[in-house]
Amino acid sequence: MKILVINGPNINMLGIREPDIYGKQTFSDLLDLLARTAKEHALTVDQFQSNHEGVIVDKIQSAYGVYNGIVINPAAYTHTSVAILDALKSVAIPAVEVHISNVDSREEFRRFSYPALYCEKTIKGKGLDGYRQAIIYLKEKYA
Ligand code: CA2
Repeated sequence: MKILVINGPNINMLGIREPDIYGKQTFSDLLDLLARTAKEHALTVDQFQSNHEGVIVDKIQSAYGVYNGIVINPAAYTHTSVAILDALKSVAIPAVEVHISNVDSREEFRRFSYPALYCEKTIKGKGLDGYRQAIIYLKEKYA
């Protein structure tokens, strides 16, 4: 099974500021976790991060026919991007949304998610482990 993990804007800055919200782990720690999870579960897990909405849309489109699952943390675009929602719908690849923080207990504007209207499941507030949980969910359902 091939899974694409997509991270949106500023996820590459993890661990640099706001450790009370996002934890102390860095983006490099996330890449290590994904590599470990892939190895442990005998999966191909590729990671893509961009700060640009259209680039994320392009990446989702390019996943068509290549990946069997998508794990996506659209970061701030979660709360604004109809384009990312439409891209996910267009490729129709099973997808799980991940948020490192518990978006429901933060500002009101973080409670609404466009990708959640497509994604099978949303994992929030579990820190980086949420990515591992999302990968395992897709494996158990689709591998
Ligand atoms: O909790 C999450 O995973 C978020 O998707 C993270 C986004 C935020 O806009 C979403 O509402 C929830 C922010 C990405 C990381 O932003 C940083 C801010 C300060 C320092 C490092 C990263």
